[in-house]
Amino acid sequence: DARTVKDAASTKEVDYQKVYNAIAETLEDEKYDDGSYGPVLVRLAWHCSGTYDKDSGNGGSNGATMRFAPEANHGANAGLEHARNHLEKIKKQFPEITYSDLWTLAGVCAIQEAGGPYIPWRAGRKDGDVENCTPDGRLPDGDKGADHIRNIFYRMGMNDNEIVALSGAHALGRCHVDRSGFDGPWQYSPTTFSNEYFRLLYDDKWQERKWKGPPQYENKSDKSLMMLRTDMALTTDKEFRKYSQKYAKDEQAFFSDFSKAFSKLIHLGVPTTQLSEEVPLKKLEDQAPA
Ligand code: DDH
Repeated sequence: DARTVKDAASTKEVDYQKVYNAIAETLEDEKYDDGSYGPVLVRLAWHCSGTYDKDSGNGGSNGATMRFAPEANHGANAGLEHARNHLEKIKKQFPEITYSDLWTLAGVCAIQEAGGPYIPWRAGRKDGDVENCTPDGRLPDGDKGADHIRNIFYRMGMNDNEIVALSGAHALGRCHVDRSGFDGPWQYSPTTFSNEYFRLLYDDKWQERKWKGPPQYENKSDKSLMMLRTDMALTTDKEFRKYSQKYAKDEQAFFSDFSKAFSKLIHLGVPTTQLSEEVPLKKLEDQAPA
């Protein structure tokens, strides 16, 4: 069975589709945020992977070093304890899976179950030690411009097209004042994966919000949505604009590019010799009833 892959980190067999299903079944929770743990799980997968540095080869999803205090306490990771704690229940059910495989798989699950594209995923990440924690400052700041975005993502080995595609993940979730200082969702249905983020960047008008918090934008039409400066940079930077305009008009193009870029992101820094074959993780609704 292609779904059961030998976990490189242990000698036990893990049925990753079962892990996927267990996560998928616990995404919805009306008491949490907009009713789903999905968005914060996607952010966990991204923040555990986006620390990769292509020159030194360190950082990335191999290691799950956000389990340890130095990295868990990095400002950019504020609030991700909600995601990590939520996944503890899954880890107890499937102790053989490594945290680093679990966190990335949870991101894939959250995207697919929210209606996003299929994301190719491979198993085999190993958990590291506290010494493998990355230095602070490897993840982007929302109040900066295109140069900052490029510095951060080029360090991971991402190009302009991949940067814009990945940014479309802001279709999901919201900013929380008590986590990042910013406030509000990017689109009207923050638990549905779509190209709405790009469409709204162009179809609404955006103005600086006057408030005591950090600089952010609000939509003119009803002031209920937000954009960060880094989101706005995708429309003002000439090169970024090419891709964001395309994705605003063409959801299929966005889905296809996002799938490749997100899959690349969650495998950054993991030696290919360690990785399994692609594990074809199916959405709950695409599985034959048991
Ligand atoms: Fe993001 N993001 N992100 N983001 N992100 C926040 C939330 C979420 C930036 C800043 C913030 C990506 C890129 C960038 C998600 C996915 C992705 C928040 C709010 C800030 C601030 C956190 C909070 O208060 O709870 C910046 C800056 C960038 C940038 O590229 C310049 C990428 C690449 C992804 C991805 O997944 C590929 C998701 C999902 C959330 C919503 C989390 C939630 O709890 O809801």
